[in-house]
Amino acid sequence: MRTPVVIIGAGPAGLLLGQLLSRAGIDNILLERRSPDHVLGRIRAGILEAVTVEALERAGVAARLRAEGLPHHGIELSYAGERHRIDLQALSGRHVVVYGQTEVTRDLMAARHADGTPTVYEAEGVSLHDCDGSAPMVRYRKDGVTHEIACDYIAGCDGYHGVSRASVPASATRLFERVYPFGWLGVLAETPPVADELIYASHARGFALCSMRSRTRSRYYVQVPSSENVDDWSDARFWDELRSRLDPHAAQTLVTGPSIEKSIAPLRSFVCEPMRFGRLFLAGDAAHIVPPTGAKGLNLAASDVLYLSEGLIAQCRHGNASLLDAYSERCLRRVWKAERFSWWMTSLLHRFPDADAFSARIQQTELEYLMSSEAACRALAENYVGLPH
Ligand code: RFL
Ligand code: PHB
Repeated sequence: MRTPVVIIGAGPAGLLLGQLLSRAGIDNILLERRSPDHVLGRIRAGILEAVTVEALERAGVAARLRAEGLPHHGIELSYAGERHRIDLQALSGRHVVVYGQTEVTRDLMAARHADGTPTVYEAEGVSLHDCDGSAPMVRYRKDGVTHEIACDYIAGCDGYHGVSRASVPASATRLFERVYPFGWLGVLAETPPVADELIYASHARGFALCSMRSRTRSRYYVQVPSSENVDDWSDARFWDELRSRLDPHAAQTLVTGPSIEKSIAPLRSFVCEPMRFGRLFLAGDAAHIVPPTGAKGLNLAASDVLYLSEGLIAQCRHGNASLLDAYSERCLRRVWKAERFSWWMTSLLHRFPDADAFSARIQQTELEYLMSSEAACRALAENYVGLPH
């Protein structure tokens, strides 16, 4: 078998890249370790930046997003029992859209299936060969049979734990990492959201976030220590803890119900430089991780593959390597800005177990400054809605 581009991983990065390439007439084969149902069962991000919406439009998969996505023009910060609205639209001229990663993935999978673009789900033992040579090859097993695909380029879109980054020799990359001493316990529930906009709450008991997937489906998170076990969290315990971290009005109006999904996600900042090794290009979580406080993970994955599609199209259609050569540098400029913002939001809103009295006062002062300064709110808004490409 031979194809110009092999894509590893059917998350948003891999599926969106496949769609952008297919629409430009570039054949690609996508290999995914899991089943489609497993991929769609993972509850993750929920906020799309305007540039992500534009990328999905360019890929021809934005019809349902346009009909069902909820435009949000502001967010609220909750601190010391009070809520402070940040008017994203007024401060930045742009807004974000609430539309779950699961739905983005579903739309992309449906488009790929309708086009008949080759996709191998439950591909086992994927391995990458000769990435830094002139004839890369990907090997995998399906139903006990080994297959090989010769290609020109490999897109490593297989997430943080994938095989792509692991295939690059350690001496060829530089890794930057920060692991936070806490995670997010998340609950999805078929209940109306507590407010019209997202509430990011800083509280003495820890951070909490009130988000949503629709007008009838809520997504809530509370900060928990890294050592916490999800089995120790009954629904009742979760709702009590969330309520205790909200302002009095939100606490009173919170509608609770049985959880549909409950899980703990660790928080990490991570960047792999460069994002290219020969003919292998890393994109999305395979190359970088942000803590979810800035709602940037999915959006960064989309902006990476936008750059990668431009590079691959220029190379495969016009023999022009300049955009592909600039891929890593273009991505990393945007990635580091999102890393900074996500780290800053995380530092601002969470309780750090080892924080001394000085750090606690600085954090408190930073929040008070934000609540009283339009300039500070504008800086937050500009980053939250997404920096331009
Ligand atoms: P994904 O979505 O992880 O997709 C990677 C895909 O590659 C497959 N794969 C392999 N396939 C073949 N062979 C192998 N050896 C493979 N190894 C892995 C996987 O099965 C998977 O289908 O990465 P992608 O496409 O880069 O997309 C990135 C986003 O998913 C990610 O940035 C965000 O979801 C991050 N994230 C969140 N971001 C937010 O903005 N808000 C959130 O609330 C939020 N919650 C989360 C998250 C990430 C989580 N992870 C990674 C554990 C919650 C969790 C639990
Ligand atoms: C979510 O809805 O899952 C969500 C929203 C905003 C974030 C993180 C997660 O910052």
